[in-house]
Amino acid sequence: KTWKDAMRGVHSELPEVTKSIVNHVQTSLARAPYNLDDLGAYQAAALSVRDNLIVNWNSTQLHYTRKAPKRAYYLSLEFLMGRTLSNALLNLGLQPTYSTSLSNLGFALEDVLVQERDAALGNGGLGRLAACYLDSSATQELPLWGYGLRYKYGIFQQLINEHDGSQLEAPDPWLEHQNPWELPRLDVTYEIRFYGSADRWGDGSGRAVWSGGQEVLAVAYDVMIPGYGTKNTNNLRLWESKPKRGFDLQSFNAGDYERAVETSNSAAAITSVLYPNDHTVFGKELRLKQQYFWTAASLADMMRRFKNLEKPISEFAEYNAIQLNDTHPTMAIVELMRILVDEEEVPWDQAWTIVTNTFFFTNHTVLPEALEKWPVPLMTHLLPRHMQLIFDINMLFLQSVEKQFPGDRERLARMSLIEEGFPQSIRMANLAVIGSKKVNGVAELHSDLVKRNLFPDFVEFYGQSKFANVTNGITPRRWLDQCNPALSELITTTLNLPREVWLKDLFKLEGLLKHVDDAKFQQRWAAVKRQNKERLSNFVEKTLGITVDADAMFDVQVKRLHEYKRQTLNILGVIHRYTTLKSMTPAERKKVVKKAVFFAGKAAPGYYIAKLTIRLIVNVARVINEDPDTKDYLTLFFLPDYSVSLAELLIPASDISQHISTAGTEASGTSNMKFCLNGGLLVGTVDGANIEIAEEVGEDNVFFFGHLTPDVEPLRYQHTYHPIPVEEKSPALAAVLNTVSSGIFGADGIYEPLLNTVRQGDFYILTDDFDSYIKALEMVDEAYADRTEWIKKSIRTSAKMGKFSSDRAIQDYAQEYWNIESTKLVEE
Ligand code: 26W
Repeated sequence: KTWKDAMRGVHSELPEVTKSIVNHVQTSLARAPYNLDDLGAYQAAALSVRDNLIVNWNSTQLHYTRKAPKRAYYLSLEFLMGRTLSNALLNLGLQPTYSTSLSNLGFALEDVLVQERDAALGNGGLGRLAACYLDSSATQELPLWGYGLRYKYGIFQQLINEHDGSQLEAPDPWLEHQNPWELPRLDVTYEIRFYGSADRWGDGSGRAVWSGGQEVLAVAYDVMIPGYGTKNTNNLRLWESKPKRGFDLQSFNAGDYERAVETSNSAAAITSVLYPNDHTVFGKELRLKQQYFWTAASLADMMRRFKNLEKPISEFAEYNAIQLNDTHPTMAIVELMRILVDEEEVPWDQAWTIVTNTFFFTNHTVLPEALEKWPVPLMTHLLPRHMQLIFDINMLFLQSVEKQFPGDRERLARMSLIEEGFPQSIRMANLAVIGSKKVNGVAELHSDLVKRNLFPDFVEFYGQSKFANVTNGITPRRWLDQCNPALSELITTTLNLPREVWLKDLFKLEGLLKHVDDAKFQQRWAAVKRQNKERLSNFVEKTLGITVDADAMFDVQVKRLHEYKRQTLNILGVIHRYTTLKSMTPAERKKVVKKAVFFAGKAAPGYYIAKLTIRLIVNVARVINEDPDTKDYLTLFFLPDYSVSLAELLIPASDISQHISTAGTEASGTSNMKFCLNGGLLVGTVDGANIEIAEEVGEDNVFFFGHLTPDVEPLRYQHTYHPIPVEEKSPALAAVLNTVSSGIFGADGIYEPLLNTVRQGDFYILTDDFDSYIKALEMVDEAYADRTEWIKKSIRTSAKMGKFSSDRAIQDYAQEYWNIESTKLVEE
């Protein structure tokens, strides 16, 4: 068919959409429709869908302005959005129409969708959570905006060195082809100051004037966030940095051309790249610049919007709630104080009341190396006025602590915003706590640890009620309907409910329980899983050139590489399985459950041990997959460049997934919820949201192992003061470590530094957990052998995931924290 034939369609909507696509091909892309490739078709379809979004987006923003409800703002340095086209089509209800239109034009929707590059402006859990929350707040018609940075380069691309199997990093130029999902708002700009000097008025008001230094321009780019099954379309505003003037004319005229462009380069550098570390902070000046640039631009923007309401400034907190996604945006607390005190001339105490009624703070990790601390000299140099404000806030705060706990010098030292040392540093978490109305963790256990281990003094000072829990959630739109259309279809027919209903009320999945024993339904459920496993197998074959047996049990661990997440435990377990298979007779092997193990995940570029773990996995895979004795029973894959899109392919295909962090270290985890929602069973430790998942699905449907949180500290202490050799604690593990040392996965002792983390300090207690881990995997094998029972477990798991919808989580924030209400867009 030619595009001209397609234009003569009969369906009333179709010619419209087809026309719009063809129109974009001819005008926006300036291409001819008859020799278009998939990429061109994607671009034209995206532009056409975007036209729909813009209309809804505009109406929504106008509606919010007219209604002037209280608004919430989600400040996050990371938004891990993934692809947009398929999500926009789903949320607009236009999937069938575009699918038909594209096919009339000679394109298959699924080939077109994969042309889109992921928007990967995040590292992992924290950034993807922000993306799920945007989806849920738009879907629930809540007046919420996201604020972030428009990085020119997102998370780096991961390549695997063919030669030695190690991770290589390449830039992620995601904006190379223009991005149809953003609207540049070149008219929405703010001037952001750095450096300079701050002069106090000295009149006892606490006010000061900040001047001089460097000014950088913040330019807004708006990303449209459609809700599902509603016209409400929210906004994610991302800031780009730009020099205030093109270049420094004075230097230019003096003939110093290099100097002339220097300042303009330094301005553009601020939003050039996402920092690729999570869970480790480095205290780099550019990172603090990013944080201030973003929070200052966002607050200026909120302030402008608030001023348009013509309400007294004292009512700021009645119209604005600001959620701090970890401590990264904590400077917003200080910046709002600066605006109120220095610019709005609000008396100090009144300003502090406004601030502490506006902000809410979520902590996402208890690992000490992730807690942000900025050196006082750096802050003084870069943001002199803010340093003064922090000292003043601290003095007044410590006075109030002294009043409640007179003479407790050590308590004051612990609670101070300033940590003594050379140099002194600012404890951003303490600042976030005292500047916020409420503080929360992201799963029950984690929120307990936040109170007990991170902020016990603050709990004593403020009382329990300031500290609470909101268990994380995931959007069932992307993480079920979009990534697993076959399962979504089966659920819809089985529940006998429109998918619009259960996708907005995930507790409805419980209706599957009464079909658990229905053999037909079980068969269909199993067939969907099988189909998803084949889809993954095809992908692996295409990308790695290795065939995967879709009959094997698919065992998946995908997440950022980190010692606390214990990918090392998993790979050592795989080696154990391999050597066990090797020691068997061919007849014995035939009785073993076939297994395909998948890993994926990026390591921070400077994280040596994590990178070495990747190298070990890749090289173990090379040996195992070639071994004629075992390769029919065990295969191993490291899939490069883990991303949201790769997750969408992997998650629906898993039989089991591993969430095996040392107890007490993983705040929540969110992929655990995604796997279970898609009917994959969980192998995990008693940690984070695993605990609540088990509470929902029942302990007999998960495979728990390992020591509990209270055991971990004493074990570490024992490792330090009464080290017991690995051979004594776990002969099986000792044997595996020796196998690696023997050099069959690479000689010259390259893995010794990794093995030594286990043999020596063993901070993440692999030796203490190894045997029970292997036991758990044996239980998995046993359970998997009974196919019917396994399918029932899978159905029961999926059916009980209602709690983990991000719709539930966002409702909790809206009601218990922000006090905002749904504001539905009404047609005029
Ligand atoms: C470099 C500074 C830094 C430090 C911490 C960057 C990013 C972080 C994040 C807080 C790390 C993170 O992503 N934490 C994860 O947050 C998820 C969402 O709440 C949880 O599900 C994960 O358990 C937690 O590790």
